[in-house]
Amino acid sequence: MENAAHGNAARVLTQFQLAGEVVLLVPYGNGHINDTYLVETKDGVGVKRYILQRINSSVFRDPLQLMDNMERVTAHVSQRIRAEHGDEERGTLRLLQTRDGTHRYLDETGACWRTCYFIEDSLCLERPEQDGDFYQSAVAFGRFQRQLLDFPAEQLHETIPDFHNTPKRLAALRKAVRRDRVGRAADVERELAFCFARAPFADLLLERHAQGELPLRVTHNDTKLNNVMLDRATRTALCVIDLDTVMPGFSVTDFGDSIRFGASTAAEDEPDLERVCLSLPLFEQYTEGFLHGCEGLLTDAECALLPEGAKMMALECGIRFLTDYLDGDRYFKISRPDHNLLRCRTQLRLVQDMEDKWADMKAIVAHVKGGVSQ
Ligand code: ADP
Ligand code: GN1
Ligand code: MG
Repeated sequence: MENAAHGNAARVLTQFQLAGEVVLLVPYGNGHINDTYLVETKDGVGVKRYILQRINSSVFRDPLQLMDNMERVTAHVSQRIRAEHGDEERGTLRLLQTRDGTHRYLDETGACWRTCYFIEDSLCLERPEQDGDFYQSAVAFGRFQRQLLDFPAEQLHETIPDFHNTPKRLAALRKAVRRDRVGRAADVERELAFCFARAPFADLLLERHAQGELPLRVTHNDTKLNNVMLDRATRTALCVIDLDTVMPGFSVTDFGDSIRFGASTAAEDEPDLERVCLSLPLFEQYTEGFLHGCEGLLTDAECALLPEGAKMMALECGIRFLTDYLDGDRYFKISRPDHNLLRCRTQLRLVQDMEDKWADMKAIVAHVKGGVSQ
């Protein structure tokens, strides 16, 4: 770890009510946004683990509002788990208190930090590894939506305005092309044409919402497989993490973001596009798990629009990666110069593949819905 960052994290840790002495502090995980560290402490009783995070304030303009959301949402989920006699320790993220009794610490530069208890005996996967992993992740996200069904959505701050507003994401791409900040626009004409050709589709979910067909719910909005924890022994769903983008949204985009990440046959940054396609078996598994986890809360119109949610999220993510590539990689963390372009290409490849498999996707949803007591 870079020394200054490490020193800063170590100083910040003294502000949290940790048990014992810090014996380990290392960067952790594969998130694209926040700075995440694993912390281990030792006291007379044994070793304890925590996750320390510095919230990315260029992405989240108001980290205090974000923390306010997180406190309310985790408290609500905890209450639900208690009522249902579930696993209280591992059923939700749990925030640690600071020395002054809040759940976040602002350092001298104004950066906002938080610490959560480490979710022990768990797995956090980049790809489904065994039968049932993807199904379980779907159960976790569906259940999360159900746990928040009675949460007062108006109390939530919009941590990133218009986060899944695909037409606005497309407008941002147009702007990035005009600006062409780092001179890359000429190299991505094919990708741009692909995105702009789908402008009418980009409007679809917002139109359906305006027509009263698609309700706003409290949603997670970043439903990647690596934002779910499974029990290490049983490989069943424990909880969802990365609650920074919990806001009012559409159930079908929560569904869709999971599909574009987890039902792809390759990683999000796979350079060989021949290896990238939508796995229909994984699509089916996720549909089953999500409908089970939601326990009947989805309307018929929402169920019918699940494939559109998947295609929308793949398209939107492709647009966002391409925009960041044109802007000079200012948003997503990268580890190679063309990283955002590779990511964009996998997403657009998935859109194409979904269009080719559209009838199958629709049939799978109809079939699963018929078999699950919705
Ligand atoms: P980002 O917004 O950057 O994706 P996340 O909150 O998803 O950050 O955290 C990054 C990674 O850290 C996760 O993918 C997971 O592997 C790990 N992680 C985060 N919180 C916990 C936790 N409470 N217990 C165990 N692992 C965690
Ligand atoms: C970011 O934070 P992380 O890595 O879970 C991004 C998502 C993208 C994803 C692409 C706040 O998710 O919206 O879909 O990268 N999160 C934010 O991998 O922008
Ligand atoms: Mg994450």
